[in-house]
Amino acid sequence: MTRGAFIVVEGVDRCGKTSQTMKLVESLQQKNIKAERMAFPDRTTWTGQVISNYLADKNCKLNDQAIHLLFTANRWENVEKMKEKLSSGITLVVDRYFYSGVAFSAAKGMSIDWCLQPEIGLLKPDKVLFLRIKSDTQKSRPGFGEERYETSVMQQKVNKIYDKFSQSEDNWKIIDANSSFDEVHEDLLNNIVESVQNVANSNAPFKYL
Ligand code: FDM
Ligand code: MG
Repeated sequence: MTRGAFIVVEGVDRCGKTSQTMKLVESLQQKNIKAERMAFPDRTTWTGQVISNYLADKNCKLNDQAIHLLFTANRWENVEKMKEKLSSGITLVVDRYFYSGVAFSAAKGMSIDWCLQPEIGLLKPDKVLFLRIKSDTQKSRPGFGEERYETSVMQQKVNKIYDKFSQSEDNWKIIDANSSFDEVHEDLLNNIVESVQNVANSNAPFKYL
């Protein structure tokens, strides 16, 4: 059996990652492609609960390095589960990954190199789809500003780091997310189907960071 594809959807807050990843799983299943959604941070685990409290409570004074490592630990906690699912032929559509980890921590002033170190050895995605939106579109979407990091200054810095990734990483693809939900959905879906086929045709082994 060929493994499923490991797909990551990245982008600033309110760019549509959550609703798109949910709909993508439905659309893939309709095409008889086994697919499941995951999201990081995974707020259901022990580290996820600490992270969730940190994000909700803007007065929480957790050290920047400590929270960075908790976000990373939250990914490491899920590695075995992800490998099992992919090995059983399930395509994973993942809402955020270590790129968010690096982008948000580096936006706070931490070094990108330092931020990357604890991520080394994690599974490398087959494809990263970067939903790029204009900051006006982002600010007009409901809910913006509720959690820590949801400020224009922070989001602009994060976007710059995403731009760097999109230029330096071989697995990134920029998706214009300013158009309608359905158009963005089609674009994402076509890219994912292509990745699923590529992984299946080449019998690709897991890749690691
Ligand atoms: N975030 C997310 C990080 O700072 N580091 C990480 O490793 C990850 C995965 O957490 F502001 C930030 C990004 C965002 C916040 O994410 C919560 P969601 O997607 O809104 O739940
Ligand atoms: Mg959010």
